[in-house]
Amino acid sequence: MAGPVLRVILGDQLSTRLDIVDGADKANDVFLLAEVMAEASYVRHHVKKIAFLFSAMRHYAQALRSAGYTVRYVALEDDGNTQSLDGEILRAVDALAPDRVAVTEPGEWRLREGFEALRLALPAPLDILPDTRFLCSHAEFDAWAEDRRELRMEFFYRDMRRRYDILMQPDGKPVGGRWNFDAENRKPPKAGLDSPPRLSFRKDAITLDVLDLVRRRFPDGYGRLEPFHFAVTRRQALRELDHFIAHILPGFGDYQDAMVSGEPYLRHSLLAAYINAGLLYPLEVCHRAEAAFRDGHAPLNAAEGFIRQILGWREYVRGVYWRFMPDYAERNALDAHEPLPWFYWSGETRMACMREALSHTYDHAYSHHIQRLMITGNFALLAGLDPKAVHEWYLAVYADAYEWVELPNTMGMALHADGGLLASKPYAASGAYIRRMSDFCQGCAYDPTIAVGDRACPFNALYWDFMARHRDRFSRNARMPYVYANWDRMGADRQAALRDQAQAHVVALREGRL
Ligand code: FAD
Ligand code: DLZ
Ligand code: SF4
Repeated sequence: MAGPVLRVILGDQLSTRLDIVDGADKANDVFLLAEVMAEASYVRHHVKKIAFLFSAMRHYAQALRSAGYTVRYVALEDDGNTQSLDGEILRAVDALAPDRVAVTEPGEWRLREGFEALRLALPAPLDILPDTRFLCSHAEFDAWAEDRRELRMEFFYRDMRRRYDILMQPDGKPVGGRWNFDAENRKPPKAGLDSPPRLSFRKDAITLDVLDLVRRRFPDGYGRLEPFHFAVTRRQALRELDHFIAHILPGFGDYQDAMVSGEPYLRHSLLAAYINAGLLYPLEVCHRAEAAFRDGHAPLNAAEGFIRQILGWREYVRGVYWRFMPDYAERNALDAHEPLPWFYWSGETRMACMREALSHTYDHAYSHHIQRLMITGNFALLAGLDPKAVHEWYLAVYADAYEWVELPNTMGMALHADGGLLASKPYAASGAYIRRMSDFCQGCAYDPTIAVGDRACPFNALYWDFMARHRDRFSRNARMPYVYANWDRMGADRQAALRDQAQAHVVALREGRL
């Protein structure tokens, strides 16, 4: 009889519709899942993220066992745990003498490299299987990107709509006659805009054990551990999806960019953590949103906007990541070197908008896209924070963060550190944008209408200084002519005052006074 295949499942691969599970021999093969410090501490993960993954891993192992599979589950405090994935694979190989070892390709470059090195040390062959949860393979993305001068998400997305026949008419045109309804999706918050009620899942014995473990083993970890409401099984994640489709999706488009104090979620889905960990499949989520539109339950601007994030952005950033790594992580096109200010961790700053986004992050391991992009990301861009330090922060603090998706969003979308590969223009904005799209400024020590002086909103002078610093690069950008026309109209005195003010903000930042 053939020996077993050792089937390794990583913490963000908790799906059953994967070749690694489909091809398993129940009588013979063994699945390996391992909680290890190397993964739990390679960045300073939010404690909710660690608890979510450990609990979801334990529930997944339980589901595999109930389905008749053999599982070797190594808990963080088990005797002999080597605390690294390599170490646990080698230990399992020693104990089980498998004929082969199989793993689904990991989501991060460092692990992919690690597995290539491990291959040489293993006495059995290692098969790295494709991750078929994604809707565009590496080869398909490369074929799409190959002869293009510029990689633009919008064109990638149109191809994906055609390929998966999502929101398409029988004549091959997009439903509604347009690919994109974003013009209807940028409404400022109306008075009283709040988050509809969200699900909160009962904590079972597994989750309670994990919370206790995380409390004990990560006492200095970042973030608030409880209350802990996350779904930790596929069944619960499907309930979260049902809830989103039924009650929240219809309003997704209109207020997608709005921000409100004390309301971290608004009309966002909160599904990224579940999709990325494997509890939900991206295609099923898109199909549910399309069905909601076709049933007349959700308007087209909501369904299309939502689907674009998953079928478009999510697949596109993954394609960019794998096509340009490892060089992508080293980019710093805007030559930004300011260290990450401590308030990104502590939340202690006089800027109300930053305080708000940072407190959502600390409390929930979540803040919605516009807060990530236009508050914490925008500040990092304007202040010239070091891209690597900012990247490590984003990778740590969100429950949905894995490098394949976080890095292009940070380096490319938020910081323009890739020189415009991912986004054609920088997402830079002054206090006026934040004032229009949120209610944050009402509780701020600064005034968004002032650019110079004691109460000047830091986003204002930093914005102009950023544009002036990078004039050579951005004045050639066809999407930004109005910026430099406005700057030139100001006159030398005003320009000098703004640049001095920006310097004063940087000094205040370094001295912890901002
Ligand atoms: P919704 O707003 O409800 O969007 C629906 C879904 O679309 C999300 O669940 C997600 O799967 C997908 N999606 C939306 N925007 C993007 C995007 N730009 N890239 C990829 N997928 C997208 N997303 C992550 O999943 N992990 C990260 O680590 C991450 N880091 C980010 C860092 C920065 C600086 C920025 C600007 C964005 C980042 N994003 C990341 C993208 C986006 O902000 C999150 O996917 C989203 O906020 C998750 O919340 P949600 O599930 O409520 O999303
Ligand atoms: C994020 C994470 C954490 C916190 N812990 C583990 C773990 O103990 N074991 C594991 O297999 N995976 C963990 N992960 C997820 C991995 O870091 C993830 O698979 C890689 O980052 C690739 O995306
Ligand atoms: Fe943020 Fe400026 Fe508004 Fe304060 S005034 S909340 S710093 S945009």
